Amino acid sequence: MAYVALTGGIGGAKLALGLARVLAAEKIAFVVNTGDDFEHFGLHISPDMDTLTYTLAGLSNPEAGWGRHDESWQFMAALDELGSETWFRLGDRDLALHVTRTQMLSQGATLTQATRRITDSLGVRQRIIPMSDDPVRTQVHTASGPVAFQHYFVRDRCEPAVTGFEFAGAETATPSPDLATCLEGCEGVIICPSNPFVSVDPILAVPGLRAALQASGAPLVAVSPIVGGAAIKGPTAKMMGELGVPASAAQVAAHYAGLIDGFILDERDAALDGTLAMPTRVAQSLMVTLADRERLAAETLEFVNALRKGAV
Ligand code: FO1
Repeated sequence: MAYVALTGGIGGAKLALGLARVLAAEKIAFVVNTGDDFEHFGLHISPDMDTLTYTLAGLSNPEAGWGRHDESWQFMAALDELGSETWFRLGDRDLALHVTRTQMLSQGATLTQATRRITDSLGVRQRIIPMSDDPVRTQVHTASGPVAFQHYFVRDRCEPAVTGFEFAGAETATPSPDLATCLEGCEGVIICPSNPFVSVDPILAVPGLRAALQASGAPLVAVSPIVGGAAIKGPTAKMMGELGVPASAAQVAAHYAGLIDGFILDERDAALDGTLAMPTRVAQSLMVTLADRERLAAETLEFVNALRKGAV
């Protein structure tokens, strides 16, 4: 595989779509955070895998960023009627994906295998692999104790102040067996503009995964999820404030120090160009249109290739 991208939820999926559109399908593979996964109503929900799958399949809901477009909500209405929990919204069509995945897992398939079957069925031509087939569950530490990730993120709307994170199960997890194949002949690794703490760190917490990326010999480039002190999407800046670190692109670069070979800054942070402990490239990183996604993907690849050729 020529390029491998690490990605989490909605922000990461925007650049992932750009990469998928500027590269041939066999040239890019995505390694996805599964720390957000949870069991709900007996179903295995894998939100970041779902978001990327729907995005690459052209089925995503553009307003929400998660779930499917052309969705209906009869299941949720029926749950409400029964007095069941409705804080996590599962659309009727989306439900079919979770049921399919859960059935495959209960019949002995791995998450990697179940994902392959789902992405093939939905016409996704790029490889999407979970970071691990083993359960890793992000716990958000707050003043009132640990909270499971989806409960923090969706039910509590990211309101509790965070004090730290834990990736339960990561110590004994192993990378998806497909990671090694994806890294064969790898020319560049891209860390999408996902939340460093709860989207990328769980991936890097899987023992052996970080070492495998580094052993590939390919340059690693991260795209800043922080632009001008605010997050492109989600609670990254809020979390940084609560953790007592500046909500800045420089801080994100420092977070990845020792792993990445280059960092992409937004134009609004151009003043940081040349001031970090690694090569930087300035790009227009807000992705509103499809053209924005494609342009940022092309610029990221150009930077990765320049780093590989020693031209930076
Ligand atoms: N996000 C929400 O904000 N509210 C929801 O009700 C919700 C439901 C949901 C169902 C399936 C799925 O795959 C994702 C869903 N998400 C929902 C998105 C998701 O929980 C988060 O965006 C990620 O975990 C953060 O990356």
